[in-house]
Amino acid sequence: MTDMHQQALTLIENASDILITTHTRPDGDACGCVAALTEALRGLGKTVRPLFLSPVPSWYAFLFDEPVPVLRTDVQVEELAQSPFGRCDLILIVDTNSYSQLPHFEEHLKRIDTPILVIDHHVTSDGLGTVEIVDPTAAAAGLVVYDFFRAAGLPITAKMAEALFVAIATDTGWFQFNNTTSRVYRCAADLIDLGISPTDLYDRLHHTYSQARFRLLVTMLDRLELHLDGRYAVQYLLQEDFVQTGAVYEDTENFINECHRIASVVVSTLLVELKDGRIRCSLRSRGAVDVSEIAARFGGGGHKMAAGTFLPGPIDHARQLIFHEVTQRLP
Ligand SMILES: [Mn+2]
Repeated sequence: MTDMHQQALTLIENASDILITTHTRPDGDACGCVAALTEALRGLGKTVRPLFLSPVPSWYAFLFDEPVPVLRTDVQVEELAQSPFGRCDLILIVDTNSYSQLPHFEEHLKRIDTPILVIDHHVTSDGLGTVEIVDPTAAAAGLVVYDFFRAAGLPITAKMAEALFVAIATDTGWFQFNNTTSRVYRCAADLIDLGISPTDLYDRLHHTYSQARFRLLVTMLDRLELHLDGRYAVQYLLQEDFVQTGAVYEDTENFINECHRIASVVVSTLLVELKDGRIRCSLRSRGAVDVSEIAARFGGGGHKMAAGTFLPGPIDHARQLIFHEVTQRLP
C-alpha cells in the first residue's frame, strides 16, 4: 500500500459519517465511482451520504439502491450545514479536484473545515483535498478507486464491480479511446471475473434511448458543419430543440462522439445553449490538438482528448470563440 493509500484509509477509518460527491453533470465515471464508494464505505460500517450537484442521467440510476439527493433540488446550499449532510466528518470528492466543477457546493466547502479526501485522475487541480489520491495516468477515476480498494484490501462486491466497470468503460468510450491501456483491460477483466456482464451493461447504457433523446440526436446531426478541410466538426443545440423534442440536458451525453465516425474529423465541438443563456462547450480531439488548452483559455479544463468549458452566449459568439482557437491549432 502506498503512503497516499494509507493516509486515505486512515482518514476513512477515523470518520463515521461521510458525504460523497462528484463534479456537476455527472458522467458514467462520476456516477460509477460514487456508487462503488458508497457501497464500499457502507460495508465498513460508515454512514454514507451521496450527493449530486446536478441531476443524474436516467440511464445511470440503476447503479443506486435509492435516488441520490441533488443539491439545489432536494437540499439548498444554505441548508446543507443544518441538514444531515452537515453531520458528516469527512467529505469525499471523486473525479474532480476543481472548484469550477463543484458549482454552489464550492460555497459550502469554503465555509467548513471538514477533512476532504479527493480521488481523481485529472491534471487540472485546485488541491482541494486534505489527502489526495490523484493519478493522471489513469483512464478513469474508476481505475484509481479500483486500485485503492485493492491496496486497502476492501472487498469488491458484484454491485461495486458493476459500478466500476461502468466508470471505466464510459471514460474510455467503451474501450475505444486511446486511453484504453492494458491496465484498463486488466482491471475490466478482473471486474468481469467478479461476476458482471459487459453485454448487459452495454445494453443498459446504449440501447435505452428515449424517443426524445434520439430525436435530439437527429437534430444535432442534421446541423453538423465541417470546417478546415473537414478536420473540425461543429455541432450545436439550442434551448428550443429541447422544448421541441422533450429531451433534457443530460440526454446530450456522448453525442459529441458521433461525428468522430467521419475519417477527416480531428477536433469537434458540441455547443449547448443552457437555460441561463450560457453555452456549455464540449471538445474532443483525435490527438493532434490538445483540447484541454482550448478549454483552459475560457476557464474550463479536462484532458488532451476531451475537455469542456462554459462560454458566454449566444451560440454564434461561442462558435467564433472556439473556431478562432481551433484555427490557430489546426493550421
Ligand atoms: Mn473521469
